Amino acid sequence: MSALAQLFDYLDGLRQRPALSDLAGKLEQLDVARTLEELKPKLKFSDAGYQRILLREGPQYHVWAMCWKNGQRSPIHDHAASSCALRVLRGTATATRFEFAAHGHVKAVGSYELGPGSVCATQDSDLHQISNLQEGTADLVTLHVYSPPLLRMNTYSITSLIRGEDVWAEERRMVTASPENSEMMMQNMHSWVTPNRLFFVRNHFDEPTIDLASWRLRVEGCVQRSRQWTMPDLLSLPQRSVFATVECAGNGRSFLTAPMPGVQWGAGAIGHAEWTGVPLAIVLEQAGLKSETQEIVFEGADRGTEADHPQPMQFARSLTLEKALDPDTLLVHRMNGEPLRPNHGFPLRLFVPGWYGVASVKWLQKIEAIDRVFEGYYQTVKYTVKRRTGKGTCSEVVGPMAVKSEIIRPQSGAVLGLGTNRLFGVAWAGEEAVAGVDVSIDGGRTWSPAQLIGPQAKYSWNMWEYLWEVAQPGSYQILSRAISTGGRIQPIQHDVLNGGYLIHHSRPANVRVEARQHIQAERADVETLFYDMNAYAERILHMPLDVEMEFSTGEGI
Ligand SMILES: Nc1nc2c(c(=O)[nH]1)N[C@H]1C(S)=C(S)[C@@H](COP(=O)(O)O)O[C@H]1N2
Ligand SMILES: [Mo]
Repeated sequence: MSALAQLFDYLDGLRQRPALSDLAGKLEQLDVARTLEELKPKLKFSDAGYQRILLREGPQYHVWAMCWKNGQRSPIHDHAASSCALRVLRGTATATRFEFAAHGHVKAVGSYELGPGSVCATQDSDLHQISNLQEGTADLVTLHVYSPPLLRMNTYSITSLIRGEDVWAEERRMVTASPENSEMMMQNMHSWVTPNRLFFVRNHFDEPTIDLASWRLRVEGCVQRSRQWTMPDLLSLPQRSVFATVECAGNGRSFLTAPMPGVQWGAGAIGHAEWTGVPLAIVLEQAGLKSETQEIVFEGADRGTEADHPQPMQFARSLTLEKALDPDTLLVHRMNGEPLRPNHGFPLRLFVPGWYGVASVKWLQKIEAIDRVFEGYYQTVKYTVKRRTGKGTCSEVVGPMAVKSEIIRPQSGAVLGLGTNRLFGVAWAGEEAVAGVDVSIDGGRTWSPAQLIGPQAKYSWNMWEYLWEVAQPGSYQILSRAISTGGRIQPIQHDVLNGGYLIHHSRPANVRVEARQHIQAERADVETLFYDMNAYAERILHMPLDVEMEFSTGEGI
């Protein structure tokens, strides 16, 4: 009989989450030597990091074996909403416990050794780290039971306040460290809403440090009533939430065949979040725009120089009156329900749905109504594209996002099997909705419609899938193309007039199909269904917005 049979029987019989002491008790009863002997063929070690091997799962539990080479550690983590009991099968583990210090930093509060055979149990929000810190080169093998199944865990860092939401998620990829420009690794996309921890960061200058108590938002220029707003002032106004996808205008730059200067983004300078704040129109209404107002300028608290602009300048951008007064253009203080993180513009940013990220000025400190067209650096020197005119080209400021799609899985280089392979991706079209996505598996010769899946909302990306029946082994070039409700079609080639911006042509995933049966749908996609951020997002999506806006006539707009 299997050494683990009794444990598995007990777990299969569970109808609800057991007491932590029961889980620990069951592990205590295991015969360690026999269990280890039985698991031997399944254990694997890697230099890349500790290995997790799922041994068995049921509605109420997961059982994992974990293999740790000498010196390997887990992240500092908790188990979100699961209990965990652990038994050391081979070697000695070091468990380190952490606590939250002031302001949410984590600090170690103690560590202890778990010798061969010892059992340890932790619950939900207990912060800890497991490490193999043994002498010499000794391996460590541990057995873990989670109930309910561990679909999510939070990870923490001792060096930053960044908090993880997702066990599959890795860190953002740093493209440049200072100032920070970091992107999501798209293969880690498992949810409609992008967890804040994975959400790309695009900074032109060093992040400003802002003291909320002394922070003010100045509203001035061509207005009847200049005013300084505190955060409590702004929070007393009607609030509104908008789900929206935002992409950096330079996203995908590293894929250009003719290299362009600027941050060398992969595919991940994009994310989708719920943005909450005060409609800008309400603040402008209170200020009373004078009739000569042409544009509204937004200034961030960050400041610095560019190679071709040695004079220090603030980051600033303008909006046309039409977009500024759109009820969906918000002064945002929350992202996915959480106060803005410092790198996303704490305490307040502008958010312009449907437009490239550059419009959404972070660390907002000043709003100025002006009676002319703004000619700031980030809309004359940078963030412009060329457009054909009757007699040549003219320059155009980057505004609404183009129509685009991405293949998330499989990634280029994947090796697949015969049978039904699931292609999964996203598509977006800025201020328009996505009407459809087509897929080609022959490098763009023929196209078939993909299925739009998941929630749909005005400015949000759409997830899509395509079940690809493959009968022939070989090499395939997969392409996707999105079509907007306004009839715009994602192009196959980059438009050179766009320079290093608006890189929205279809990017192929090159895959190889081997002469073996495909195994099963990727597990991670199945788990998408369980990811609670989605449930949260869906709930909010169907809630009525809490704001009715009326504008006075006469004085001001
Ligand atoms: N003050 C300020 N706002 C800014 C920027 C900046 O460097 N400074 N970068 C812009 C650009 S180019 C983008 S793509 C978005 C990125 O927002 P995120 O870092 O929150 O993802 O912020 C925009 N707002
Ligand atoms: Mo950007």
